[in-house]
Amino acid sequence: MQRNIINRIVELTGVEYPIFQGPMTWVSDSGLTAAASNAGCLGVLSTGNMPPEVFREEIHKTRDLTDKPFGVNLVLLSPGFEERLDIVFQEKPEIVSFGAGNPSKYIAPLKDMGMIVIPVVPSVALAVRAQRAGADALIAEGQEAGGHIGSTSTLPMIPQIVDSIDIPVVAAGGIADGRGIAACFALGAEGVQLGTRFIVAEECHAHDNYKEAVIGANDRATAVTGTSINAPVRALRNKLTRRFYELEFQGASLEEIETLAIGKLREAVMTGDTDTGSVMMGQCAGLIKKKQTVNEIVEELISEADDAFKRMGALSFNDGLMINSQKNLKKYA
Ligand code: TUI
Repeated sequence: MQRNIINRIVELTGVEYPIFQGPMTWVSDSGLTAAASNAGCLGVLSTGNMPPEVFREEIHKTRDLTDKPFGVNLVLLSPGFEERLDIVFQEKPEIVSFGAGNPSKYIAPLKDMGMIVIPVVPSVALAVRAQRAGADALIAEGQEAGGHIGSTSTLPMIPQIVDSIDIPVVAAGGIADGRGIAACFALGAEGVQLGTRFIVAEECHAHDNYKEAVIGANDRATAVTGTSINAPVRALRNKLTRRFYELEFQGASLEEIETLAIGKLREAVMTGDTDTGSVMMGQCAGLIKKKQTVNEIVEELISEADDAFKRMGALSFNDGLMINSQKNLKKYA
């Protein structure tokens, strides 16, 4: 297909579509990452709490499963981060993203070895700092996302970050369909990252209960815990989040709250305990209705986004603002 508009995320990463599969601890392994990359997106391998040698193997497996570009994500807050960073220096994946902390001091050394570095930022201040440290692009993640989050929402944050820096921005948090993708491009993003939508992919090894929890979720299904210890996490509202609230309301210590969290994400993803496990998902889960292959998800995203771009192209304040949806067309026919 002839492309006449240059998209800097496509140019930088070599992907067909500027859509990143969001890295999710325990969820996005080599299988999901390679499937996303093979579908034309950027698959991103989560390293979460992986032992370093398992992480190395997962990089090798991903390379065996795809010859397309993929990324790896490092969680700065997670124990064993330094050992996983060593593996990155040894294995030199093409693209490295960071989450849950400020990666500034690692950016130059990684770039010196030829890697592309794309940190996740939750605010303008961190975006400016990451650009100054040499980041190639940023993933700006709003608090609608699942897992560890910041406090600003995607809609106001993306344009503020876009206005504050020159490098390209990938929007994340709250996106599950093509309409969300189109909206983020309208805000100035040049790419999008979706996590929750890929949990229900056939190629995702997460327990079926986890997938059904995403499919069963509505717009108010998630809760944010950990705010009192400055470590907010969004997950399905369940027995575990209620216990977190009780502890936080009682003014429990950091240690008590952290102890409750240990192993809970793994429990949800691997054993399917959606009552007492940490079933991390974004607020957009309410938009996700069925399991699909990664290819089906990506095809649907592209087609919905193109429909939304066309509808937006037909809108104008001067010509009246009737959205060209099927419902409105029938109403005004
Ligand atoms: O990283 C995420 N989401 C995650 S990671 C995760 S698993 C985990 N394991 C161990 C410890 C903690 C979590 C579950 N969900 N998203 C990217 C993200 N990064 N969202 C927000 C941020 C962020 C927050 C603060 C990035 C930078 C930051 O900087 C603070 C500072 O140090 O200045």
